[in-house]
Amino acid sequence: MSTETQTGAAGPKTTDFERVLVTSALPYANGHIHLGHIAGAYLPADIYVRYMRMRGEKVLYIGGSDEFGVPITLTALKEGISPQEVIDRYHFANKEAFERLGISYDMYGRTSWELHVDTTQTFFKALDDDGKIYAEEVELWYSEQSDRFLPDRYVRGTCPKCGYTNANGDECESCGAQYAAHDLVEPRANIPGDSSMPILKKSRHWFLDLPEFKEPLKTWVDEHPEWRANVRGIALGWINDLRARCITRDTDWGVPIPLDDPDAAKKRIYVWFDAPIGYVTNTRQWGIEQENDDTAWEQWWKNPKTRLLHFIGKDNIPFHAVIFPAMLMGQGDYVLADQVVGNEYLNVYNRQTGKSEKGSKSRGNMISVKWALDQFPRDVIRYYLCAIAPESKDADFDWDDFMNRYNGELCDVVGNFIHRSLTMAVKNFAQAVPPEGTLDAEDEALLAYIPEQVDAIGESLSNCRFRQAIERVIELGRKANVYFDGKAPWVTRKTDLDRTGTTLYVCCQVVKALCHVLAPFTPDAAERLGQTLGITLPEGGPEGGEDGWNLAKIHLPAGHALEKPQVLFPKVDPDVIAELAAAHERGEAF
Ligand code: B3M
Ligand code: ZN
Repeated sequence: MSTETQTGAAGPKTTDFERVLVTSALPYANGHIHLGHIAGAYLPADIYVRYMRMRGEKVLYIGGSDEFGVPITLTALKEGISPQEVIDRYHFANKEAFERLGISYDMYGRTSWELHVDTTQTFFKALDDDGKIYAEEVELWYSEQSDRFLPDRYVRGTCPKCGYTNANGDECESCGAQYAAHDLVEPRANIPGDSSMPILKKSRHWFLDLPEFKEPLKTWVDEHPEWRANVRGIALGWINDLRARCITRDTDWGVPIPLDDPDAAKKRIYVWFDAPIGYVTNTRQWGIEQENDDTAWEQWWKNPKTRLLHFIGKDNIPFHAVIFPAMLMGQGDYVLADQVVGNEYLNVYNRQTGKSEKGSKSRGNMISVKWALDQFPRDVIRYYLCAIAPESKDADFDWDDFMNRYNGELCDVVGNFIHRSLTMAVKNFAQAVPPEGTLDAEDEALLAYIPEQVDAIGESLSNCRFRQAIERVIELGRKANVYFDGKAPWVTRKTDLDRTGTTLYVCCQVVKALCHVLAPFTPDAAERLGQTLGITLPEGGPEGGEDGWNLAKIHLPAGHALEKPQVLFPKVDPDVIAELAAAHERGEAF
């Protein structure tokens, strides 16, 4: 992986885990992914896995499409096509959008795979055999006009708690309340061609006995005081008030219930039961494809030395911090998450009203990943979304801020420093790193700061503080610019070439460090810069390797050949931004 100058830096691993398994929420294959999704569950995970790969850890990054559930069958009904056509359309579109953005999954799978039926049914049966699943008759809304039960969004009504008039059968999307079907006020069917008043009818369903897991769940959450406050808060709130959850639905679009029971034949497993199991299925599929081995996945899911992290948006927290862990506990031998990284929302700043608003289809204010990538290189999008990542509170996507942050930070600070340093070195020192010469106190201070800051950035990344990490990258560039300005090599060049050489020698070391630390955030720029510097950045993967992060601290020797620098971060033009902002306001960005 490395050039001569890159070897020999691997320090001891600072961690006690052997493998890092990272998942990002499986988006429904029912719509195009947008920048809000990216800022929450996908970019932070990708930055994390790229960092861990550089560290030489054995890393596996799993994602995929969530392809069951009522939203998909409703779309199919509305468009007069089959659910399969719906999921094919969005699965492939989203997979491509992720690839273009550089979200570097090891496997992007599908819950409609046959393999997933097997994994899901195995989970179900283990829980059932252990007495953690029971059947019960419940009263549910039923449309006589359509002669069918109305699960989830097939019925709408008024929330008994907050009065929201578009609440669904058992849950209010506005206030989050959960209730029994008969508590829904003024119910109406929500099927194309049928908005009749439903009746309550008995139906037998299966329940996951969550209260049985209360103590182990509590113990597990208590073991993780380091989790973000939002995740701990929501998890503990649920754990203190655990109720059994219905895990089947009256639908034919889902995983069949593996029970020999006439009632089971007409129903399917609930999408939120099978979806997180998709992480396991997709790991299995990875093992089958990559290693030709349908037991390879067990090393990732059943080895206690795995560090498991889930990256999700905040609405998915209960499923990843309570329900799925309970399901895993019920299997006996699975690892549980070490980190549940629950992110807040990315909202949209409205320039007309001066207010922040939620991204929504009906408002037409969302920005699709595809559209964004048609306008900008992916590094630009990745930089801004990381810089404003909604980690502890909601954040706003704002066009002026977008331009100012990217132009003012990445271009003016980091890009500019790299460019002027390399240009001068190439011009004045025969396209090579100049001799070190005699270091003064300022040179030594900056050289000493490099490894400190590389460690600080690494620490932020290890702790999933991505905003802090990218701020620290910029800070490295800022300090280097102050040094460059103070040393004024463009002046000393005429009087003292030795002094100029030393200055640029020091600058080259900062540039090299920047090349490494930029890699998780802006991989394309890092790769191009690597070419200019004649170094290969470690890629890492499921097999692990040498610790390449610490290579950032190894100096490029005097005489090491350099190429002419290219512009790494071209500035975005204010006129272009104004046009795009206007197009966005017209609802054309999706
Ligand atoms: N599909 C909800 C969502 O896309 C759901 C996540 C599943 S993660 C296993 O936000
Ligand atoms: Zn409500």
